[in-house]
Amino acid sequence: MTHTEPSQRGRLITLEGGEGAGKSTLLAGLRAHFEGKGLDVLYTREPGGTPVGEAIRALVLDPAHRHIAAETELLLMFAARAQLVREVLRPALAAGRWVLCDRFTDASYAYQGGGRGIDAARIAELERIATEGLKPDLTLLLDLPVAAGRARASQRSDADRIEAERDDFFERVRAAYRARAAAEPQRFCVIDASRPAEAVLRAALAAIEGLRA
Ligand code: Z5A
Repeated sequence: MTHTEPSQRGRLITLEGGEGAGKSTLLAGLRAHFEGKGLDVLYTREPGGTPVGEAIRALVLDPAHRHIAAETELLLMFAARAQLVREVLRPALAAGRWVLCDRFTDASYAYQGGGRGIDAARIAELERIATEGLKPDLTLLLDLPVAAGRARASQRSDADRIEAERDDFFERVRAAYRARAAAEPQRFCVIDASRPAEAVLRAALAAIEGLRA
């Protein structure tokens, strides 16, 4: 992973999972590991990762906006994504860098598709516009029963607007993620997130190692 040579293609690795699955914990572990090895990796997140994207994040997750329509929510997620792809992801990958992104397009299929019930074909139309075909090289899906994730998340501060949804919403999100992983097993690595954080980190590192081969 000496990705400073521009001749080398960068890699896009995304982290996905339901509420409280442990993405932030895993990201911190991966970051410590890569920094310890002196590896140059770009860390970013969705929605967010650019000034425009972070402004959209604040808007779309604000619990004060209780009545955002599902389609509005979807468009905001893709607006932030379009900006991230052009301002951050494409330039970094073109420069041969590896990028670790906390959520990406799969989250829209899981939350707005599975959770809100928006048709996958409509989401695919927006994906074409926003990403222009950019797909992750590897997606680490942290899979955890909804009740366990919610119990973990409840130890934190106040819920954002989407976290305030009911259990059945998160069951649909989980099912949609698992269906996407089953449909693209070569891209997804599904990690049992009920295991201790160190075991989750080891599984993620093994999958990332496979990308270098
Ligand atoms: N969203 C969307 O709807 N559509 C989209 O297209 C996109 C996003 C891109 C913000 O995402 C929201 O945006 C999200 C989906 C929506 N809404 N929801 N729900 P986010 O990624 O920023 O927020 P999040 O999903 O709520 O993730 P999080 O809050 O950062 O949780 P996490 O990263 O998965 O968990 P954590 O903070 O690492 O861990 C939670 C607790 O569990 C904490 O106390 C840890 O110490 C503990 N933990 C972590 N791992 C373990 C293990 N392995 N064992 C035991 N305990 C653990």
